[in-house]
Amino acid sequence: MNFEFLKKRAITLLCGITIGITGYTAQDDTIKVQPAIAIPDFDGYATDEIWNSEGVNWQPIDQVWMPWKGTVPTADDFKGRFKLVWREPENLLFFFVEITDDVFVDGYNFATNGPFGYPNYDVVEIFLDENRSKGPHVFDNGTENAQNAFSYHITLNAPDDGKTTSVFTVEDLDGRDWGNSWVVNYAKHFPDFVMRKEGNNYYYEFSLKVFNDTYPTQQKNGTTSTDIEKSRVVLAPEKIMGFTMAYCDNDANDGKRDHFFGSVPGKEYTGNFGFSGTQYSISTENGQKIFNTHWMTASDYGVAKLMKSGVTGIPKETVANKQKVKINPSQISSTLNITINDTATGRVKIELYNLNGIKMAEFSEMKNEAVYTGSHNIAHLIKGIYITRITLNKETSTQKIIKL
Ligand SMILES: [Ca+2]
Ligand SMILES: [Ca+2]
Ligand SMILES: [Ca+2]
Ligand SMILES: [Ca+2]
Repeated sequence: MNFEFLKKRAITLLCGITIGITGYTAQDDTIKVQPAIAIPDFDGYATDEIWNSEGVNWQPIDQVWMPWKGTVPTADDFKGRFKLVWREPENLLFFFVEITDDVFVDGYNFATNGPFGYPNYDVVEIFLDENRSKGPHVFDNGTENAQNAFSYHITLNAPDDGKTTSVFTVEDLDGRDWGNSWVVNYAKHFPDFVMRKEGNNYYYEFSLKVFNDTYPTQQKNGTTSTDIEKSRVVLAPEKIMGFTMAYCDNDANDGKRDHFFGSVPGKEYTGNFGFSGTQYSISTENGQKIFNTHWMTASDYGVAKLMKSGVTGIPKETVANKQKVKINPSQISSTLNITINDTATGRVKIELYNLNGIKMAEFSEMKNEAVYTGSHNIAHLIKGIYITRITLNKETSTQKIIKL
């Protein structure tokens, strides 16, 4: 087929482009992905303690990739940011993505839309290269491996205002070349997922499994004879991944993508970029200059590092809670003494987690009076730092103790 046609088709099909705007922050040079003490409620509200813990910071999606070197639009047209944490017990990444978009274009249907054309809707897109190998990831072609990195395009229909939805599909390309390519739905990689709409704000809260490049090529009908869990990565502290978050913004349902934003600046290449032996450089789409590397190669992805726990990754304790809930002593050899001074009554739940977020002990008692005192034996726990979560009704106090 004609190369120019293919190039245009490639760029139309995929969310792609690149560059940085001076004065805008982008994501951290290396996102320190904190281990979370608990899984969040998947409800589209960032009120969970894991989203409000030390070191869990918002990462902006504020780099304009399309049009290339374009100006930043007004905040009501687009604004985006996200948080990212991980957990060893479930072996998952957890995300909260907050998007403001004046017009949400939905209606993409994986079964009936082709299924090409997904970047022409409003799409949160995750680029993930789990071993940060870098390099091309579009097709299985020579040394190129389509699963070297994943570009997850999340498409869904927005719910009614104030409501949530958990119906979604996740598109990415697979195949050997443009003449033998198809789109697969990777929704199964997202075991928990909810999106909530509130006016022009869209809140995505979800978890993500991480797979490596031995992931089987998906057939045109989306099936594979290989167990995909065999290529599941075991997440561990110190792991470094290639990672970027992006958003395709379309504000009219006219089959054209208006903007593409990323959480890193990307990088401009002049001349021969060298993707599958062909040349990709600055091109034109819908009359505006465009350029992209992320959709073709993982070489310019941002960086995310899974952190060990410690002083960070632990929910911030409010002053009010500290006064209400007291643990003594803070260094304990056998008995954990807890006092709660609060008019509220009800069931008190006391959980102890190790620094990998694994629950090691749990106690439960009724609090019938304003002052509760409880003593619990933890002599059986091995020495080390533990996080205590003390919950009364919907309020939780989280504190650190040392087991001697
Ligand atoms: Ca939540
Ligand atoms: Ca917009
Ligand atoms: Ca890789
Ligand atoms: Ca839009």
